[in-house]
Amino acid sequence: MAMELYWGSGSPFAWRALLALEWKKIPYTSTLINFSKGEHKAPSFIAMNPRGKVPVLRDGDVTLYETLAVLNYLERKLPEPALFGRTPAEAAAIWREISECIYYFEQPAFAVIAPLFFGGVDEKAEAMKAAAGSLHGEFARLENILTTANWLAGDKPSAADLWWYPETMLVERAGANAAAQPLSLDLGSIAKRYPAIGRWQKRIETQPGYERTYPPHWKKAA
Ligand SMILES: N[C@@H](CCC(=O)N[C@@H](CS)C(=O)NCC(=O)O)C(=O)O
Repeated sequence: MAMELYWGSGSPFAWRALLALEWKKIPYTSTLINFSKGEHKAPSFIAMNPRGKVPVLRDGDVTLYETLAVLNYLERKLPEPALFGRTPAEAAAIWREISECIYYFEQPAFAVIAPLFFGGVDEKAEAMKAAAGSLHGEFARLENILTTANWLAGDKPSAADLWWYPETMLVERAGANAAAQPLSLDLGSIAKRYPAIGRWQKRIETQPGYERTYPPHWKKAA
């Protein structure tokens, strides 16, 4: 029986799970959860993930949530291609990049994105500008890596790339929002300011199966 992924359009967490399934060429079916209808809070969904969040992965009797748990399950289940490295040094480099994203990027990213998508830009403008400064520091670090390397950790696509990629896309989408323009956050075109990151985004976008992971509501809005 194929694995089943419950996901949400535009969720960076769910996007990572989709990319892992595609990169590992794992057959799966997918159920798109409609947040605006509250499907992630329905009793049937809460029974799978009591936190009511996507992604959720089902594989036979196994039901899993929390993206890192899902990625590690997929890696153990189908080890090739390896997304978490083969040697101790490779594994450490990949985990370090994931940690860098979680501990240094996600919080300022949320501080910029949330007011742009959910409201409150006027009251939070100063905090957003400060958070954008932190994000530029992190983008500059990525740009530095990707100026001499195709991938963030090692010479192949890894969990480091699929962890970072959706977050960069989300920040860029928020940065291009009309409400962001008066703040001059300069986050709306990553490739323009950070060409090596732009080339890396394109590299990810040409991996097989990428189009199946792209948030459907972003396509509609384009
Ligand atoms: N720590 C969780 C985070 C998942 C998460 O925050 N998912 C969001 C979408 S990006 C969600 O489902 N939010 C719905 C809600 O919290 O009501 C993971 O790693 O999977």
